[in-house]
Amino acid sequence: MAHWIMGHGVVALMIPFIDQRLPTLRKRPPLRDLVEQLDGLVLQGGIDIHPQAYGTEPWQAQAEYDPIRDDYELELLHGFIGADKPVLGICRGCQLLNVYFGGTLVQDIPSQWPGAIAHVDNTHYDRLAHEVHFMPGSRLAGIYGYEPRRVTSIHHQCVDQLGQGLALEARSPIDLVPEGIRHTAYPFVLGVQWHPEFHLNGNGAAADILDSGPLMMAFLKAAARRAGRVRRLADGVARVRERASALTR
Ligand SMILES: [Mn+2]
Repeated sequence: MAHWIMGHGVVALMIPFIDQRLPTLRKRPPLRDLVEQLDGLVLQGGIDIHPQAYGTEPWQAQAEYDPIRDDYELELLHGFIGADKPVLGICRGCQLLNVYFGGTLVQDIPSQWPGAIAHVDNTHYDRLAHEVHFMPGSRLAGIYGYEPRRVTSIHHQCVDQLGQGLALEARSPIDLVPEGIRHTAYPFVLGVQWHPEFHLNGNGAAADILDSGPLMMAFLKAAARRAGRVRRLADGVARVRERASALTR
């Protein structure tokens, strides 16, 4: 993931996990400082989100979760979204975006989505791919057009009911499994169910796989725009202060 991001001329800083419930935590780490220092947030894939985060019970007793990671990432999301900074959610990150805005998840596609194609294959892992369609008027269609494309698929969960303010961006054409979402009220809050970081040339993925460069560039442009706006604002404030102090002198 870091190589994919840094391959576009920027530095990716990896944010350490902080367990807010640690008994040795005498003061809460200042997450606000992190949000202030960083231009955007990429949420990567990983373990299933605990269903208590969207108000339901685990689909099976032996399912594994990491509620500490859930809490921390939700708090990070809160910070970046509150600061109007761009967020790109990958796989679990896409699902977390939906949960953050009050949506729900399908906990296990193979057992809960009749007629679903294979969205995960432990043997093929990052070489499993399927077709994806971008929705009319979607951000992804703006980036990639409306031709059906192929994307990697390494997930057994997906978005179910959309959260508040979210729109469907992409779906798998045969079973209509959601493959992308975005928030309609923020400049760039977007999630994709596939793994663009695996869409690299010579990675074993088929040659017809979706080029993930334009998606990263769209995210980085949004980050630069947000950062630039702040810088211009700061310059403006400095100029006003200069003028004010010149007048009082
Ligand atoms: Mn899929």
